[in-house]
Amino acid sequence: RHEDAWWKSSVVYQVYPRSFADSDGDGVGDLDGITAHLDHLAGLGVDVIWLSPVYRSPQNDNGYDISDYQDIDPVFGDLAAFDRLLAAVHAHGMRLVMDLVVNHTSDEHPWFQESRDPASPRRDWYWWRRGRTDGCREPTNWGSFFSGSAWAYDSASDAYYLHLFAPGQPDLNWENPEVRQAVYAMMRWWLARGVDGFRMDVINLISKDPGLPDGERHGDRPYGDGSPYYVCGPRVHDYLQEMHREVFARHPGRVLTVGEMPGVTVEQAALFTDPARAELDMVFQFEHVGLDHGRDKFDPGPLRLSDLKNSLARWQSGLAETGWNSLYWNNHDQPRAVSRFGDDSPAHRERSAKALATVLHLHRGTPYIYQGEELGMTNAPFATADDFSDIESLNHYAQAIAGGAAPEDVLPGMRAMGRDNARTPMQWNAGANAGFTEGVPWLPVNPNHTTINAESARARPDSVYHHYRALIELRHTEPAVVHGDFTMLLPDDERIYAYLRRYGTTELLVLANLTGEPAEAELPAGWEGTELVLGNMAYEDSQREDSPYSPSPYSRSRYGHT
Ligand code: ISL
Repeated sequence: RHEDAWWKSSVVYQVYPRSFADSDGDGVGDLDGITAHLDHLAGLGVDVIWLSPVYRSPQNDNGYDISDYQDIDPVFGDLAAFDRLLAAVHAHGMRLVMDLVVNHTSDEHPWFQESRDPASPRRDWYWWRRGRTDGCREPTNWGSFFSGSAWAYDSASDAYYLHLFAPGQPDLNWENPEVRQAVYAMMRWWLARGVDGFRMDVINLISKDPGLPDGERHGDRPYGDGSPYYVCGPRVHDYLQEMHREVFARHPGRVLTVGEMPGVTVEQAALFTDPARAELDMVFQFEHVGLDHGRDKFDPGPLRLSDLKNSLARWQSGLAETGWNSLYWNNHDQPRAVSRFGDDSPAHRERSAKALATVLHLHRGTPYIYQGEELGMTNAPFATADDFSDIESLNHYAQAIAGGAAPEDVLPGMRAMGRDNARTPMQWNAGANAGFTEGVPWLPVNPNHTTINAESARARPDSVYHHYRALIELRHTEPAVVHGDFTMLLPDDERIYAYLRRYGTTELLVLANLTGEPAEAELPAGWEGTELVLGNMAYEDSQREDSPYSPSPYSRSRYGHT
């Protein structure tokens, strides 16, 4: 029975292996490092671990460029280390979900290397096109997600290949049934090895309009917008239904599938996650993490709380009858949640992180925690362009500087939005390199690890860590958190995030002041005197305000119970 799907009452924790824990002193996190730290995750109570890519890879995009889908990159360990990790995860009663990156491979993958020869039977496994002669030489005017054209020239055959991401990430041609069967076989191989599901990288980009039309040009932008021809393209539902038949139908009820989908609408998400259509369990949508984008992600503006509530409420209602939401504030591609949506100043950081956690976890859907979020880890202090490592940020910087911009105008956007913020090493303790490595970390640890770290958080009952633990426990014990319906309250209030969940005779009120000032709000009658199930400050402190509906700054993620 689908109502009982195990992943509805689960909480998923994302591990970014490169930055989690280094067991061998080379400065890069690895599989044995994760295995050695499973107590931290079991103690938190999470049900599932999602592992960002650990496959063999030249690491141009930190593993999202795979050169062998059925081997482990030596920087992370080997297949034996993987099997040890998987066994240990299962022994702790948790499950392990792999990252599946099949919109593209690395240009070092043997499939692509063979495909470079026009006579090869693999030529058609990628998108090869001749250059144009009418001015623009690239086959289409599409830009890549990582700056520059989406086409790279290969002199070996005087032709271009499509790469929606970096040139080292050529797009697979899913129109070719052999490509699809090769992917499904690889997925079956991992499931046979014992993994419990897949997080599918940009899976809504796998179907391209084979006509490859030029995109519309907006303003003075250098490239056309090709997204109408590859975001949720013409055959994406066919492909996912085929994948389900070929892979997941063999393991009924066992596997979790979540599709990462930039640009997906709630209407499309309802189709992707409708159990009757047998495609995916849930998707990662991007609407709420795009609300503060300006001209692009590196041009951030202020976020209005009413816009955030409006967006998330639409996703709650849009997937209420069919489908299921995934819930996240951040991941390895996004800035740290407390720095972006909250207040990471010493005065408010912990309360703010707890308030955000409460608001997210008590929505209807499956919550995802990104490593370090449970400690309230913050964005990092990047001074110059040299401090950044990520290909997206570095390409953006190079392009902006080449276009005549001054570094001081480009750097603020990178500091606020750059993906490296999420990728500084996990902060285990206050010691050297935060206990992440005995060597030199591949990306410097955040200096605030002396106060923000797992060891101190686990020792303090009122820490962000223990608040996450309590939220997870609540999900496991209170069915209303999993199954209750959702009603947004105070949609226009710019300070308070409030909603109701109802399930049978249980009613839950979630109330959070998301500002640094006291705030008052009118709420439905009948909530005074109800049980405070979980708050983010001591109960006595929460009573100091005049009214129960006047929560202190970042305070009362009040949560009542009738
Ligand atoms: O990071 C982003 C936010 O600006 C996106 O452009 C991001 O690249 C997009 O969400 C897709 O992300 C996924 O695929 C990329 C990889 O770099 C990301 O780490 C991955 O999560 C290409 O594989």
